[in-house]
Formats: sequence, structure tokens, C-alpha cells
Amino acid sequence: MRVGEVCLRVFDLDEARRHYGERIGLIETHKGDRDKLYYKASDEHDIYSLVLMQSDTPGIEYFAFKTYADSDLERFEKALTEYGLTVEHIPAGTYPRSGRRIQFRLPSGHLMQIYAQKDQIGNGMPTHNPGTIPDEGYIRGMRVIRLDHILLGSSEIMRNREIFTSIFEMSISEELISHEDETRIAIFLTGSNKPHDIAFVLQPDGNRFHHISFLLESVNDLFHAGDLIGKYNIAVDVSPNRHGVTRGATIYFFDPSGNRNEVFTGGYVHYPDTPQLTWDTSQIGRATFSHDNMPRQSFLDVLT
Ligand code: M3P
Ligand code: FE
Repeated sequence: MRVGEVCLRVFDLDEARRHYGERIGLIETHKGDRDKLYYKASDEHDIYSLVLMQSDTPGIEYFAFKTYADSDLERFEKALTEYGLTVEHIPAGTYPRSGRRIQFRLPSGHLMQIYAQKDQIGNGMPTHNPGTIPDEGYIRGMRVIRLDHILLGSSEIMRNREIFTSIFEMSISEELISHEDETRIAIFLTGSNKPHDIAFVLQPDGNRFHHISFLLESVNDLFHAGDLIGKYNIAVDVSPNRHGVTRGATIYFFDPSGNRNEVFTGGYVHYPDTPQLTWDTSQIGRATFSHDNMPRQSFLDVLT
């Protein structure tokens, strides 16, 4: 259904709370673990979508896709096992207010989970005659609507491509290939009408984290996020620009532990019959940042 949960490692939980809670404005929805913070964005119903855990190394601990039905888990387990991956069972309740999960390590080195159930606490509005905006203060900071997508790095992205298309039945929306030998440099995958839910970028090492992206409503909100980033001296990677890939308007910045964050808005609707788009590296500036068509080495090299 979607990337429903991402767990990032951070050095310091108080700094992380200031960044993700106060500055970005995510809502802390579950308390109880001493070494973890749980957040959701304003228009998400599930109790949490971002988990931050205290650690000595930044990066991604695991990510989890939500699927429609509990019976999907058996189907995926069978297919993943046949593919050659080892699938573990995580009992219901291991993760707070969540149903059972399956967990496996992808060929890229990333730890992935799938679950079908997590408690819903709503988006601050009732489901009957909901109105259009929640109470004052519910939408704050950078005014994030939802967790949208993640981009992960690895030396092994082609077998992930095969698993996500053949087993999870997701579509490739776009690919960036080498103009010299057509090696896949980046692969964008969608299981919905978003331009991507997850993407993989070719990197020398496995199990790397490139960015987590939060959806905003408008370019006005993107500019407002940029104002907050400047006001609070948040480290910027790329200030407002537009991706060629996905056509989203974007700002990249870093959390206090060096994990890259993105706020973005716009992009196209991906229908099941939308043709796959291909970019090649002769246009890498335009593919990544289409306002100045300028390739940025830091964007390709800096991962946690
Ligand atoms: C995005 C996006 C690359 C492009 C990344 C694009 C790695 O992050 O949100 O569209 O070429
Ligand atoms: Fe992105």
C-alpha cells in the first residue's frame, strides 16, 4: 500500500525531537520507550510513521511497507523464501500498537518489514462531517502532510528491482541510467499513484540511507519550510529546486545526525498505464535539479 514506517538512527534524542518535532512539526504520538521517539504527520491516520532510535551511527535501521490484508504476509513470505531470502516472523505487539510483521534483509542490505495492521488515531478531524482543517496547532512547523518516500543506496539495486516488481507487484515509474553502458544508476518504484514510494540509487556500499521525504501542500509551504530552515540554521543540502525525475519541487536538508531530509510538493499522478520514463547521465543535472540543470556531487555521494 505504501511505505508506512521508517526507523532512523540518531545520535541524540533531544536534538532529534527539536528537529523533527519542533522544526519540521511532526506530532509525537507514542511515548514509553526510553531510546525511541514515535511521530506521525498531520494527515496520516496510523499512530506513527517515523521512529527515531538513539544510536552511535546515523542511517536507516529498517523500513516497513503496509499491505492491505494479513493474508498478504503469507503470500509474500512464500515468494521471498522461494527467491532465496530468509524471512523472520515478528509477533503482534513487538512494535507498539502494531500487528504482526515479516522481516527480511533485501539484496541491497536494507532491513525491510511488511505489516497489515497498525492502530489508527486519526488526522485530528472526525470521520463524520470531518471539516477541512484540524484544530489550531495540529498542523505546525513545516506543515508536513505525510511521509511520502525514501531513497536508499546500495551496490546491489538490480535484485531489489526484481523483488519490488515481481513479488510486490510495484511499477517502475522512472530510471536513471548511464549513457555509456546503460547501467541503472537510480530506480524509482511506485505501488500507488505517487511518482514513487521508494527508490534505490547505485552506491559503492550496501545498506545506505539517502533521504526521507515529507510531502507539503504547496510551493508556498515549501518556501515557508525554507524560511524555517534558514531561521533555525538547519544544514541545507539543496535549496528550492525542481527534480526532473518525479517533477517534485524540493528542498534537501540534514537532521542533527547528518541524515538527509527532503520536503517536497507536486509531481505527477502515476496511473497504472503511465509509461515508464528513462533519464540518462548525459542529462543528470536536469534529471536531479531542473532549475539550474546542475549535477551536485554532494547529492550523489553523501549518505548515512
Ligand atoms: C527525488 C524525488 C535522483 C533523484 C531523486 C529524486 C537520485 O528524491 O523526490 O523526486 O536522481
Ligand atoms: Fe525524494
